Amino acid sequence: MDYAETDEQQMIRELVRDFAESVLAPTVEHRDQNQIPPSAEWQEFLEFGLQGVTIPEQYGGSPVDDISESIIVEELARIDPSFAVMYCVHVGLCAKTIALHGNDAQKEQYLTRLAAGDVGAYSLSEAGAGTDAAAMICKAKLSDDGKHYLLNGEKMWVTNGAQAQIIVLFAKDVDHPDYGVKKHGGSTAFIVDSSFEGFSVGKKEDKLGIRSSDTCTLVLENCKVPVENVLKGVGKGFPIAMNALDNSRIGIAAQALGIAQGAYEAALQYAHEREAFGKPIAYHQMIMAYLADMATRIEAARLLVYRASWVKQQHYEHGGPRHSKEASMAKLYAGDTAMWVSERAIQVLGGYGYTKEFPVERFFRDAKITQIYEGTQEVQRIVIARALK
Ligand code: COS
Repeated sequence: MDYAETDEQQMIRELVRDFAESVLAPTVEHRDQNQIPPSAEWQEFLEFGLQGVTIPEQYGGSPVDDISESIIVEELARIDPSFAVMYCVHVGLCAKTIALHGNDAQKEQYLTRLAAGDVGAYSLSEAGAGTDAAAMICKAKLSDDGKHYLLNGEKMWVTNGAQAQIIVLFAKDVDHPDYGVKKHGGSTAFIVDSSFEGFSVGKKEDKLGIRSSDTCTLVLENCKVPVENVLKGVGKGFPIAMNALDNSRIGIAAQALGIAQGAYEAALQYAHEREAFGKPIAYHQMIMAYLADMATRIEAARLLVYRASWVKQQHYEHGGPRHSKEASMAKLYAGDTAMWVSERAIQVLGGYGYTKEFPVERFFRDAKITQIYEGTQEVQRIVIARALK
């Protein structure tokens, strides 16, 4: 067992850290306060080609190993968790899902665009179908000429919803034999281009955290999706959706890890600079205990995230079983760590931590979503418990 990072992983970490500190850090507070998506920053990021890490080279991608993918998300989130989730959804939920389940024509048409910088999204949730994803009611019906599916309904909580040009979106084919028979019967994955007729962006959410990441409702009114844009086959969508979440939960775990790391570093620095009772507070026993516990939990989260990434890669390469349990364990632990560490970080900074002068209040607000999206912590426990033998 080798815990050392490879030369390539170290290089990627340094590259992304440098980008995050020099490009994201100067604008992160302003974007957070004003809910401005990081579109300009995304354009600068494209020069590194890291938007294509889950896309094969033949479609313009630049693949890296799965631990490197997590390192990228972690380093982005250490400075800007909103940018990290934008990235995570683009490479994980959107590009990776098309790379895994798309046919050659779909990959040629859409992966090349995603590799070139078009933004990707993934749309499963609805007002009445969040945790209970199979309860979705968005409908798809084949047009009379058999050339298109007409999609109707509203999807919710879509990260990159307003920015994305390409969306992997789920709806139920009402004419599928399993529709109304099985709970997820008829569920189908479609590749939707935001320029398609009948597609529009609805309400933008005003959120507690990750405020620079856009989260929208998508409105489908007879949205015309060519039949060629069905991923894998009609009625085959639910396992695709679940598999995509197994992948992206590791990404969110990496985001949570980066949030915890960012909050911890701010607390550590402050504890060494701030003096009380004649010495830096970092040398007061109670603060020492907080810092030690923060550092320990972060390391434990890191091990779970990297291990889940490694298991994911082994399984894909060797056709092995699902990595659902490892992904959910990483997300569960890292999400709780982000929440706990960012709350303790505020405590270390005291009154200053409660203000916008320091980043810890933002990390605290950003951390909360990692216990909710990509499956709540309760869902992670369901997935883990079901996998126990
Ligand atoms: N990979 C591939 N296939 C999977 C899978 C996975 N990880 N998990 C389940 N499936 C398949 C099952 O094998 C089953 O297929 P068959 O009907 O062919 O047997 C089907 O999917 C239904 O599985 P299951 O019965 O387990 O589904 P449930 O309705 O019980 O759902 C949970 C289980 C709660 C785990 C699921 O709904 C879930 O993950 N919910 C959270 C969704 C979420 O994370 N949303 C967040 C944001 S996305 S915008």
